This record gives sequence, C-alpha cells and structure tokens, in this order.
Amino acid sequence: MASHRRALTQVAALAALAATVPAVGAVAQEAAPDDQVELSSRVANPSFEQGTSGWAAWNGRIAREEVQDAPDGVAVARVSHLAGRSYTIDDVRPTIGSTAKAGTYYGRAFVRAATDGAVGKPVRIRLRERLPSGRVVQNVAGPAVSLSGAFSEITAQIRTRGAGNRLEIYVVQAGAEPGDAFHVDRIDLDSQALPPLPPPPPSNQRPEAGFTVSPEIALVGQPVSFGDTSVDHDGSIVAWDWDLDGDGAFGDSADPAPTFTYTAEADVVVSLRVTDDRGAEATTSRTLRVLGPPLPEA
Ligand SMILES: [Ca+2]
Ligand SMILES: [Ca+2]
Ligand SMILES: [Ca+2]
Repeated sequence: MASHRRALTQVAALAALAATVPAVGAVAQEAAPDDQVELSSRVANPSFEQGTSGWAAWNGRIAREEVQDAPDGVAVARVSHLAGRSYTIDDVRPTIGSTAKAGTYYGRAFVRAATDGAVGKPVRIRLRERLPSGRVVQNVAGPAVSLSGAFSEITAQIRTRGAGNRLEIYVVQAGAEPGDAFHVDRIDLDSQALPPLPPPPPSNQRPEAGFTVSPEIALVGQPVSFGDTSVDHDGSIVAWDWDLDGDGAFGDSADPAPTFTYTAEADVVVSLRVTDDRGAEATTSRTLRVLGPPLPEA
C-alpha cells in the first residue's frame, strides 16, 4: 500500500477535488502540531478501558466497546471502515516523542474481525518515523495477519535512523470493503521487546455439591440430620438451598446442616443446591427411604 503520509495527501487532494465526498476529508487526521508534542516512551492509552482518547481513525471511525474476551481488561476499540481500500487507528500524537539514535522499537497489538466481512482481511502494524519538521523518514510495516473471530497478536519492529525523531504507531486493515470493522486492544510501542501479556484470570470452577444423611434410613417421626460435604476447588461455598421434603421446591432450609422430620412413609428425593463465591451453582440429589414405625411386638 502507499505510505500513510502519501495516502493522507491523496485523500486530502481527493477531498479538495470532490467536495461531494465529505466523509473522506472529515475523517482524515494529521498529527498534532509539532510544538505540542508531549514526550512519552509508551502508548498513553493502550487498552481503551476508559475510552479512545489519544487515538484517531483515518478512513474510519473508532468506538470503545466491551467484549467478552478482550486481551487486556474488558474493553477494546472497534475500528469501522468508512471509506477507501484501507483504514486505520492512529496515535494522534507521536507515541515516542524523541527517538534514540538508531534504536530499535517494538510495536504490538491484538486484533480480530468485528464483522463477518472482515474475516480473512489483512491487518498489520505500521511504525512511522518523522523528523521534527514532520517529514516522514521511514514507514515500516509488520507482518500482516488475517483477521479471524479470535484475537491475534500483530507486531512490528523499526530501527530508527535518527535521534530526536518522532515515532508513531498505527494499525491498518487493507482490502477494506463497506461494512468491515475490526477490534483492537493493547496497542504498545516501546524501546524494549514487549513482554507477554499476563494470562487472563482463570474462569470460575463450578462447585461440587454433596451431602450426608443420618440416619441413612429414616423413620417417621424421628429427625434426620443432613450434613453438607460440598466443595469449591477455587473458592468457597457461600449459600445452601435445600429441598428436604422432596416436593421439588427448594427453600426448605438455607442451613448447611439442617434437620428434618418426616411424617409419612415414602421414598423422598432430597436435593441440595449450593452457590460458590463467584455465583456458580451445583445441585445434587439422593433418595431417602422413610420407613413407618416398627410394628409392636406381638
Ligand atoms: Ca482493553
Ligand atoms: Ca468456584
Ligand atoms: Ca421442598
């Protein structure tokens, strides 16, 4: 693809020639004026947890979105195509305000398709080095990955040519068509190789429900004791709910060790439902034989 700088120029020229295409011109964004660049060594808002500040779309629009499997936190940026054959999410100000001479910088992000139409489309990171005057020195692309329904890591490396230059990062999808969109999260740019992201917290394991009955064969009119033996391997049991009379309705007791007295001979299905400290439930049942009183000796 053409360099980003050249593409911007083309878009600007196109917009000037064809004022009937306001969307293109409206979304094209240049970097902030040189004298307002804040020096920083890392991406200011890499993870979109609070919003999309510091980022601008070119040929597209961006929005914060919460998704189930964000690589970092709960939110990502959704980048939606508006125009052209490629569209991007760009740092508004150069992430690296002043480069070290001939230093290597590492970019990384995580991307996935946000629409069916974007599946299989190529996305890559580009790193753009500019002189303090704004002139582009080089624009280096990382390897492209094909968007899929799961987040993939994309990376890029650049060896800067001069000290005191600006270094920018952007993520670009090529082969764009109307309706395309991708999710992106955790965009980093640093002078050291980026460590792996910490693994997401393990999902909650369901508890295992169990209980004891004493005596194991009940007698009408004699109290029966129940004892909870439930376990939660990654937490604790915080709630107990019993169906002691076997009518199929819970709510007979919330005690981990209730007692109950039966009034008639029957096979009673006793059930216990437990809840762990993260809200997962488990239920178990067992059949209790309740016998009538022994016949008096003749
Ligand atoms: Ca995030
Ligand atoms: Ca658990
Ligand atoms: Ca009941």
